[in-house]
Amino acid sequence: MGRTSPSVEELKEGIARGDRGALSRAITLAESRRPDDQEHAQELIADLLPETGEAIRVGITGVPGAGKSTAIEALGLELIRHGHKVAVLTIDPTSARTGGSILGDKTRMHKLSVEEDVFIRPSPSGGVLGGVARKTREAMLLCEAAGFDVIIVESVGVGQSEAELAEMVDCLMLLLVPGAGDELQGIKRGIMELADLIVVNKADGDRVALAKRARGDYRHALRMLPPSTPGWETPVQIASAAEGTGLKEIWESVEAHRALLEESGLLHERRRQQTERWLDSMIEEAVLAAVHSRQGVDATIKQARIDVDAEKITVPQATRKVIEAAGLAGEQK
Ligand SMILES: Nc1nc2c(ncn2[C@@H]2O[C@H](COP(=O)(O)OP(=O)(O)OP(=O)(O)O)[C@@H](O)[C@H]2O)c(=O)[nH]1
Ligand SMILES: [Mg+2]
Repeated sequence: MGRTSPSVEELKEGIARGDRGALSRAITLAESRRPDDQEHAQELIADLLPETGEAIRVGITGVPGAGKSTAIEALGLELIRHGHKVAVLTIDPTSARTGGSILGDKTRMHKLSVEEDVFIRPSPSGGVLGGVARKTREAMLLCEAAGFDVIIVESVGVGQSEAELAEMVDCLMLLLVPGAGDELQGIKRGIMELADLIVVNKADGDRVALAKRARGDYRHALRMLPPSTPGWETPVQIASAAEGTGLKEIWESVEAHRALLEESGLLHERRRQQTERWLDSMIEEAVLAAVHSRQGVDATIKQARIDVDAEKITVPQATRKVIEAAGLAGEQK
């Protein structure tokens, strides 16, 4: 890949102008694992931070094929018609397996992607299948600095990823399909608890009745769960992303949820907690990277695995060896 590297200052100016090329480059910089790129990305984000925080951050999760991309496209087109600028960050679950992105073909957001006020960015899921991309938070902030006031993050729901997604958005939407035969069994309680909005999609054709029944079932199930947000009753709605029905109501719910967060002060509190967890994960990532970068650590880990497998040493002993190899042993507070 040819590397033309604009300076942090150039990127900053480009983003302030709302230039999508600059935004795209900045996200690539944030996703890079090169230490110098990381340094520049962090500098850029620090400079741009005052320009962020005003957007509505919505996460959409659901099983593969639930219609997430179709719903985002339909919603997105509606939103830009009302003067919003919409950024869509899609997390590519295939990259961990294939090493490449095929999402470009799969997103099916062709109509949305040609729009002026839209930015669509697929991101690799950072090694975890279906997980949330490593740098989604940074990408989100960069989009906000570029003037996007609605940020939608699409992530395939496979257990753990919903919780990660919930930790970086204001509103988590769970998209379900009726008639999968496993109305409630397939959805873990924990995920329903996290959802601020539940949408039964594909309520069209002969599936309308099925969708309505599913809506009833989910409403009933929700009654036994604590609210995702204090004072909020998670709405369960039916929609057809393909036909464009129910979308207006979806967005009304997103806005009502946002209004509650703002009025109650919970928005600030939620984001403060998210920032704390972001800090924790950044520290963990940085410390791990620093440990691995020390001479001999990776070889010691490899040997430790062999020795533990052969039952020559115990796991705590092996850990001790790695800590020693990293030069971190005996450093007491
Ligand atoms: N009948 C009907 N089909 C839909 C609807 N929404 C999506 N589909 C179809 O369902 C299929 C999957 O839609 P996508 O939007 O790609 O689903 P997704 O959840 O983004 O899928 P992944 O990104 O692979 O997880 C496509 O063939 C869509 O045309 C809907 O409301 N009704
Ligand atoms: Mg999709």
